[in-house]
Amino acid sequence: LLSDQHQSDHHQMLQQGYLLLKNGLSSMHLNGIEQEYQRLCAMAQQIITEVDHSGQSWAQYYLNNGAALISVPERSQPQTLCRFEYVTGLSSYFAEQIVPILAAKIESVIGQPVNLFKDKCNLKSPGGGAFSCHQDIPAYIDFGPDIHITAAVIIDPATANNGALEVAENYLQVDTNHARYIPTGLGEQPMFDFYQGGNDNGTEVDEAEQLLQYQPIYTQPGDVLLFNSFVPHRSEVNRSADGRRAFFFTFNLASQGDHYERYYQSKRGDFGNPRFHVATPTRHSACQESVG
Ligand SMILES: O=C(O)CCC(=O)C(=O)O
Repeated sequence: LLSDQHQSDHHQMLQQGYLLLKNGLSSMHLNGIEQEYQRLCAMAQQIITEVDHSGQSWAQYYLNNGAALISVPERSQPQTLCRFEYVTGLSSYFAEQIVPILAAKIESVIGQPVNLFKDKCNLKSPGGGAFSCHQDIPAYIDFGPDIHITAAVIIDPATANNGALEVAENYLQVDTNHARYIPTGLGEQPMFDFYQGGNDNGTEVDEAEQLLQYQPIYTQPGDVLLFNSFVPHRSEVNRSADGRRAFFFTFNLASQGDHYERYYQSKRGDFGNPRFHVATPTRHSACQESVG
């Protein structure tokens, strides 16, 4: 029999698409994550320097160089790291200690096993990192699985001042003809209309965004926020003096396959493709200020 807490977690995840697990990870794990962050972040900064010196575009760099880590600069500040990806592929600590814990938490909430699909760390440096309102699903749907669950692992407190994530908690209730409804492994889900190409690539059309009610999620280090890939979300620019880091581990239902390595192979081979830059403050080849 499921406990009351367990049932209410399950219910919230299905009705609102997200669930905050306060203190989901221990301080021991946070210390381990901080060490891995320092190591991977130094690698990511090194890639920025190499691309800068090589005179290649980012897309050419990933195609030619074979770097495993994906380092993505901010659109407005090309020397500032926006995020880095392929975290678990390069860290036995994440692979052996953290990802299994997160997978087990998700499995216990949704009642199905999951596989890691992709992962990243968003740095959200002062003055940067605003994400316009988007769903993640358009960026992932072509890879096979029809729904994903992301575990956001909070490293720095997220506040009203530093651009805490905001989730649209009524997205399953809105009545709009600016969405199409898709059957998924976790029930039918709305995919809202979004802009394609340019700096607004992936951003939901205004008519959809206006119907959604956004709930800011203020969090502390060690909190874990689960949300599925249909939950519209956004975040403001970081107006504080410090970074606001969070890791995002995205899983798919294990019944829908294992795609992690293939996802990153395509990303390295096609980095300028707008689908890898959905509603992000990063640059892609369909932006007017084209890559390289
Ligand atoms: O880190 C944030 O503030 C937003 C992250 C996000 O929406 C994304 O990476 O898709």
